[in-house]
Amino acid sequence: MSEAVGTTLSKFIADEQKKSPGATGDLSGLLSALITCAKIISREVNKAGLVEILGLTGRRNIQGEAVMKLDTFSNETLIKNLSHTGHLCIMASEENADPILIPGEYPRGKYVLCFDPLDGSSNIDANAPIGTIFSVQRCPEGVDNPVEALLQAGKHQVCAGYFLYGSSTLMVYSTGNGVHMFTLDPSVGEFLLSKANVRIPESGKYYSVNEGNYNYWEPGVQRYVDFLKSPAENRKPYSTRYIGSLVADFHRTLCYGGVFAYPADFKDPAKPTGKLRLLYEASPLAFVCEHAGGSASTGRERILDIQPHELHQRVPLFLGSKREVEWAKKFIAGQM
Ligand code: P6P
Repeated sequence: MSEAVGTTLSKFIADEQKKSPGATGDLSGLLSALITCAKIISREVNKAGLVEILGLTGRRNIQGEAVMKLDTFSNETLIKNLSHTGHLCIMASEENADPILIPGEYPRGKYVLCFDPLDGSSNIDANAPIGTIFSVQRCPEGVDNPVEALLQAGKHQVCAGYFLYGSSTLMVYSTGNGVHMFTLDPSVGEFLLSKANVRIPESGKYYSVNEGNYNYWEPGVQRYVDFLKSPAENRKPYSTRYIGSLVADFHRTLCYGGVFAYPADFKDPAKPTGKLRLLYEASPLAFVCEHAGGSASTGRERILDIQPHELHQRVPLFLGSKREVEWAKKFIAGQM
């Protein structure tokens, strides 16, 4: 069934659920709760710039309530609105060092949720787009300690996606049956379908990487980026685009093609495998990217094949069109 542009997200999710025999509605319920959180976060993100203008001084708003930092607010919003739903057995957040257990008074469900509540929040003061990234896994049968359920390879995800708080608020997600894009219509308070079955171009003309780290990359990565910047017989040099906000940089790559990369660098000995996290950044975006026809690799290993060993594990990331990600792997392997 090809859904018409403008279909509400709630109807789209219900129609998707009908395609899954034996679906209980649990995943649909979890997605609906996530969407409610995104609407709340979007409202706060969109008025953040008014703090200075309306005199909502620093830490207190006009009601005299403490004004949380937006990433703390986003994190609290997700935890508070998801814990009681009965859809989850455990959660993990970029903002929490330890796993987030479901309080005993609430029913435990069959899904595991990992999320970055507000990635790129350091950009908020510059009014740059920022986002929420989420990853849903099943809680495997017979797992006594739900913490073990957090460390699953990304290829087992049942759903993953992101919300992008920019000039408009978008939701992009996949349950493994295509990648679908929705835009929030604030006048209705609903996400409306803007594009079903999104496909990333096989190749592009943009590369997106922080070249300030160039001198700290391994030689293969340096040669890869030099290659992209150089004219070749059948193509112009690539143009660079880098916002420094992962969700925004990936979303542009998904729409226009090319590659986003955050390679490992030797700048910070505490982060030898790169800056970005596997469970709630690389893995969910890799799931979306692959289901849109793209690739996601550390440069040596498919992101979705990685067996996590630590909750906040970092990985190098090359994400985007098949051609550019394949080139990265070849340069790193010394084959180009
Ligand atoms: P750098 C934002 O702080 C973030 O976590 C991602 O959103 C973004 O892709 C990356 O860090 C930017 O890092 O080192 O280029 O500033």
